[in-house]
Amino acid sequence: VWKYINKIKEDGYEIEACPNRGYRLRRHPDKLFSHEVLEGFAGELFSGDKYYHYEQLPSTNNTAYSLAEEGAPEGAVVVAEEQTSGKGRMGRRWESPRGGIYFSIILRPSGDIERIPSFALTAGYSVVKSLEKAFSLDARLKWPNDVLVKGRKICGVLSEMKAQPGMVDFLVAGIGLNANTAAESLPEEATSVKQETGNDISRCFLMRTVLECLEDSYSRFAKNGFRCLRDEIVKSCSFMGERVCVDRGGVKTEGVAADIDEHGALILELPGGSRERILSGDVKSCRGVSS
Ligand code: BT5
Repeated sequence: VWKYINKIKEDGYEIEACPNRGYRLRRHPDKLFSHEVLEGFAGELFSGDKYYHYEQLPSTNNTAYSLAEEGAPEGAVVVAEEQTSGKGRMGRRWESPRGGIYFSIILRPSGDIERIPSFALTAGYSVVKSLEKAFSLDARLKWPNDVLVKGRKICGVLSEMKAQPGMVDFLVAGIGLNANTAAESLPEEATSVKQETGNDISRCFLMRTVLECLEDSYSRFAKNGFRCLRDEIVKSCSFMGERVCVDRGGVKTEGVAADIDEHGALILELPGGSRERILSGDVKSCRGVSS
């Protein structure tokens, strides 16, 4: 027994030996181990045999991508307690100190490539629902990949894929969620669950809730397509019906964020009344800018 006790002590569990009576678990480490996160998990997509936990990685997306290339199955999860080169979109950096939640999941959706942008939205929407469900936070989705609380970014999603012409080989969806992250290690315009609730929260509970919401949304997405999620996703989006500026690599377009179409593209209503379909970019509010 002591061999096993020593092994779990190395993982950070605090165990007290009670003479003639056995051992007592005094404290769980604050780590995203599979048996902690998936304890009582109400789903089938994710399981301990395809859950890879690391203390530190450059980027969970990179590791998940390599595992997917080697044939890792749908529902594989790669999680790290911290990332040294966390990635945002377009070469940007994702601050990933301890206290946050950083993980990537591997999916192998059927169907054509056009469905993929809508999956990043679906993943972000799952985080919105998790924050509402677990902590009653009024979270909003910001097209195409952010989750905001009171206008501040609490989570970002980075989806990457490998594809054959017209067909998806696999998709890696990476989620970075500021859970107990210290405010001083985050950008100014960011927030965390700790900051919003005023308490240190259970990261394992939050990650389990996100995985449950992800499984629920993904199974609906896989069965009936993005169409069946679109209305609720549009409702959860900030900026809908408002004037926004969209920045696509330095090219800026102003208009009203009118809708999200069946492939997850943002529909921008331009000042002349015509509509433009936006596939990627950064959206900012233009409140206060005169027309
Ligand atoms: C994103 O990019 O929001 C996608 C972030 C995805 C991160 C996850 S963590 C697990 C997986 N592994 C990875 O390597 N990545 C994924 P983007 O929309 O480009 O936003 C990046 C911008 O958000 C930065 O330029 C900063 O302004 C801001 N930012 C950086 N770190 C942040 C943080 N921790 N919280 C809030 N905002 C942050």
